Amino acid sequence: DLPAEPGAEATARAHPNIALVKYWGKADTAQNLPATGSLSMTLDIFPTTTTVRLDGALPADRVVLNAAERTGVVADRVVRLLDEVRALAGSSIRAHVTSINTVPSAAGLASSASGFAALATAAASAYGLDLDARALSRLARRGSGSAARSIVPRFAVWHAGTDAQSFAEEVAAPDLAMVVATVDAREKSVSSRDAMKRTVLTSPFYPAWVDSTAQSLEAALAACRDGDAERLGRITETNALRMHAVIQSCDPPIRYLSPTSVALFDRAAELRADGIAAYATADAGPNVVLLCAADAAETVRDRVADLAEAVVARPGPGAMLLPASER
Ligand code: 2P0
Repeated sequence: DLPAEPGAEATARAHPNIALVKYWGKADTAQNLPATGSLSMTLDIFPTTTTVRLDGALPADRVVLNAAERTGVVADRVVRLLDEVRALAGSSIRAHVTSINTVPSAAGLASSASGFAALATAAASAYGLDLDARALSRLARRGSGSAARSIVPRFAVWHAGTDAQSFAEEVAAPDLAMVVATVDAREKSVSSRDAMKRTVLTSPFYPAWVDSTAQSLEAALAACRDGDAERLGRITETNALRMHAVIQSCDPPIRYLSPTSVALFDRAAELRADGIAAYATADAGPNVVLLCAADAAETVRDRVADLAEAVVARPGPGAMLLPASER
């Protein structure tokens, strides 16, 4: 590794990912280790681009997201990740972090995955660390769990286990696409982080969620190996509904799905009845993502357009450093 030079700068880009088998619950909050592994597709739309510039004159890190200076919880999470990078680099130099997130606020997709994947990639480079993809994935994980998967192109499996074991890596999968259906772009009422904590502490079903998700991940990876898109789709939809079931079983309960979300799950079933293999999933909010064969994506988009604004996403690139000419 090179010594961190004051004035060093790097820019990285990363995309959001949508899990087919979900991460919901931590085994360790300090190291951000998941209770189970998960499987996702990195999207080719809505990138986050982040620049980290070292500045020996700065008394503290500065965080600017979408042109607004951030303090408080958001900045604290960024500073914590920079502290990890500085510890690895043996540096105490502070940094300017500038990030542009292109997820239209109307899409309502979480940006923490693309955000922390881009931040980890840019910060490691700016501080002169030469990390491989596994080490970058582990670093991104510490910022936000799902960010471990946005380091990886196309389809990613993120392993549970110890700090050393818990990184994401690419896995071969059938030729799939997703349709992102935006039901409601408003800020969610309970953050993923808080809702996960409440699930672990209060849901009587949490142990069953952990056991069944570990089994679903094994079954999903077997479906990937077999190239069986429909089996993978069934596992995806079942796992999503199980996650929402365990979330609804908290005390006090949390419900992320709205009536329109449920209508979109019903629409997926109608599409299947018409011979189009579409399967629905949803994260910690009312938006629904439909998984389908790559060549059915436009049809699926058009068949849900009366319920929600819908866009096609295809398997996208992993996190990347951008040369100065492309910033
Ligand atoms: C997932 N989600 O697998 C699941 C499904 C949301 C629903 O990962 O606390 O923002 O930062 O590690 O990664 C969202 O949780 O949580 C998430 P932290 P994160 O995509």
